[in-house]
Amino acid sequence: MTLLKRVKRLPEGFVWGAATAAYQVEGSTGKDGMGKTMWDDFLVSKGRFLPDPASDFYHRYPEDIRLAAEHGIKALRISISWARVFPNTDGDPNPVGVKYYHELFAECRKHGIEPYVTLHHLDSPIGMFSRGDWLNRANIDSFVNYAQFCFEEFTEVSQWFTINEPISLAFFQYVVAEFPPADLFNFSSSFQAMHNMALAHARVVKVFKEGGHQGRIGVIHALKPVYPIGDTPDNRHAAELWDAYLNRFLLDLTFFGKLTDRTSALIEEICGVQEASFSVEDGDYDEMQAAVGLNDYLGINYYQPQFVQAYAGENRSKYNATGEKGTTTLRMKGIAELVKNPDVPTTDWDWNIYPQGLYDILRQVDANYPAHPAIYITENGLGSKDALNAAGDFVDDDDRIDFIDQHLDALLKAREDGVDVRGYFVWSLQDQFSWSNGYNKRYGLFYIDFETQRRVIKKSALWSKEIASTID
Ligand code: BGP
Repeated sequence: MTLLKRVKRLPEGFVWGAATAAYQVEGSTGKDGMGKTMWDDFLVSKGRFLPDPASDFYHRYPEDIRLAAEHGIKALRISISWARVFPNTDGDPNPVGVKYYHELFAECRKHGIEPYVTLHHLDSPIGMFSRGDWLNRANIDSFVNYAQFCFEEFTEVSQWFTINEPISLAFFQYVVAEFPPADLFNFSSSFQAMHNMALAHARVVKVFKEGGHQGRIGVIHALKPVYPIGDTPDNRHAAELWDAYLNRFLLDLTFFGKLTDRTSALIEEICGVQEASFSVEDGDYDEMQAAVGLNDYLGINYYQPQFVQAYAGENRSKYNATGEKGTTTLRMKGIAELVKNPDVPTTDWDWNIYPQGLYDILRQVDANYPAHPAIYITENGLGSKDALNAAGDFVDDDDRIDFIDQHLDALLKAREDGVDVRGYFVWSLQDQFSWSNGYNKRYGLFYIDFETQRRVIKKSALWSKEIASTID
C-alpha cells in the first residue's frame, strides 16, 4: 500500500535530503579536545536540560547514515562544530576533531549520500562569544580563517553553506533572550550582528572563489512571510515593518549588497521607535556587492509565517519553549504584535502550520531578488511530542507526513510557476536536541530514545523512502 498523499512524484534530479546540526546531534561536548561553545555554561545556568548526549551522533553516525540511506536520503546537511575543530576559536586545529569530520564525510560517501556542510550553525565557540560574538568585527577575521582552513582540509566536501539563519541567531540572542547572552529587545545588537554576519558571509564566499575551491557555496536564511491580520493600513504597515526586519534586511544585503531605499526607510523607522542604531563601515556594502554574484545557491529554512497587527504599547515577550499551547506573546512597540489567525492550525509550540506561506515566500524571493541563484529548502519539518507505539518499535507520525507532503506540494507549485527550487531537506534526520526546548520537541524521521540511544523508525521515514524512489 502506498504512503504517498498529494505529492506522487518528485522531479528529475531533485535533491531529497535531511538536515542535522553539530551541536544538536553530536553530544560529546568537550570530549577529545573540543572547546566550549556559547551554549555549554548557558545551558548549565538555565538548568532545564543539557546538550549531552543529544543523539550521540559523535559515536553513532554510522548507524544514522546507514538508516538515512536505507530510507531514501541522498543528501545530508551536517554542520562542522567550529569549537571541535578550533577549541580556542583561533590558533591550532584539534586533530581529533578534524579526523572525526573526515570520517563522517567518508561514511556519507560510502552510502552514496552527498554532505551539505554548514560552517556556522548557531554555535559560536566560547572564545568568539566572550569577545562579543558577531558584534565584534575581529571575529569576522577568525571566521574567515576557520572557513579557509575547512576549504583546504575537507576537499571531499563540495557543497558548502557559510552561516545558518543569521536572523534567528540575532533575534534569539538579542530580542527575545532565548539564546546566550539573552538580551531583551536590544534591536541595536540584533541589527549589528546581522550586518556583520552578512559581511562575514561575503568575505568567506570571496575567499572560496579566489581560492579556486571546487563546489558550491551559499548562505541559509530562515524566511517567514508576514501577513497583516485585519486589512487596515496600520496593520499592513506593521506587516511591512516586521517583514523588513525578518526577511528583507538580510535578503537585501545578500542579493543587492546593500539595503534598498524602501528597506532602509523601514529599518530606520524600527530603529527610531526602538531607540536602536548600528554601524556600517566604509566599504562594507562594496564587499557585499562584490559577493552577490558569487553565491551558487540559496538555502531557505521555512517553518511558518507570522500574522501581525499594529502595536503601540510597551515591548513584551514570552517565548513558548515548553510546548504548552497558547503561551506565546510577542509585542514590539511601534513595530507589530504577533496574533493568532483563527483559520490557521498551530503546533503545541504555537508555530503556524501554513504551507501556502512556503509558496508565497518563494514567489516573493523570486520576484524581488532577480540575482538569487538556485534555491534549496534546507529545513522544513514538524516539531511534535511523538510517542512510541505500545510495542515500542514504531512511531505513527502521520501528522508529520501530512506536514511535509503539503509543504512539498507548495514547493512544486512554486516550481511550476517558475521558481528555481532544486531540493528539499527535512528537518530533521533523527530526533535531536532543540536549542530552546530540549528533548520533547521531536522532528526526526527516526525516533530516538534519549536514555538508551535506541533508534526507532517512524512512519515518515517509510514515506521518505517511497517519495525518494519517485525521482528519476
Ligand atoms: C532552525 C534551526 C535548527 C532547528 C530548527 C527547529 O531555526 O536552524 O537548528 O533548531 O530551527 O527549531 P526548534 O528546535 O527551536 O523547534
